[in-house]
Amino acid sequence: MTVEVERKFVFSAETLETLESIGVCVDQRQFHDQYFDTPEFNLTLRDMWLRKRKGCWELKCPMANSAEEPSEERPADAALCTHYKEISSLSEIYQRVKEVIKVDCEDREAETTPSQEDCSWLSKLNLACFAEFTTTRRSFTLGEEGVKIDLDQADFGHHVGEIEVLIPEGGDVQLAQEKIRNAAKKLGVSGDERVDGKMTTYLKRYRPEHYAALLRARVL
Ligand code: V4E
Repeated sequence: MTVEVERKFVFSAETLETLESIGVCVDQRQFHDQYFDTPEFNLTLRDMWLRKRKGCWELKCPMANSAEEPSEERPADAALCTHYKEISSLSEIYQRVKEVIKVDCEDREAETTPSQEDCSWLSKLNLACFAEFTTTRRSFTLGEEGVKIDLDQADFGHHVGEIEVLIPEGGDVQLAQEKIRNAAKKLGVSGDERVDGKMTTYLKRYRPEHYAALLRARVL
């Protein structure tokens, strides 16, 4: 299991110019994401994000009881970084989602073995797609080990940059944040406001009730 430490940023033509001059473009691709939840938002109200991307299932979960330093000892911009566990094993995803949703599906449990092809587990857990969009992503490196910069353009008109470091579970989150801070400096990324990601913008525009529920629960 990996942990993704990430800071989003607003990018401009200038950021792109800087990236193209000091970084290396390592990838350009397109992918379609579908996000799933129950009608009561059981997953996202717990900040859990279930999605299908390029035929593979992924679940992003917040770190349980992450031992953060008291806020006055943390660099101010650490608050701009998020860190989530990324689970990509379908059987583990199914177990976790089932625990959260607590659907009474005991009768059917024995016969439910989720597979990439058979999506009947979704309806058994009352899960439906609430958001889908296609992203065009350009990825860059800056020479700093393990740091990737993604420039995302979503098909509904939102663009956002992300500085990302992947670490193993139990790895050094603060070191990852330090690397992100250095990369942000090199790129001239400043500002102390959280930047809306693709999903936040999507929910605001197309799922206002869902968005309001997540705001009330302080998930977003
Ligand atoms: C974790 C999360 C969501 C799921 C989508 O995650 P995100 O990293 O924004 O998407 P993407 O396409 O860049 O995934 P990647 O390719 O990097 O795996 S939607 C909302 N969240 C929580 C969240 C938050 N509360 N605040 C911020 C700034 N970002 C994400």
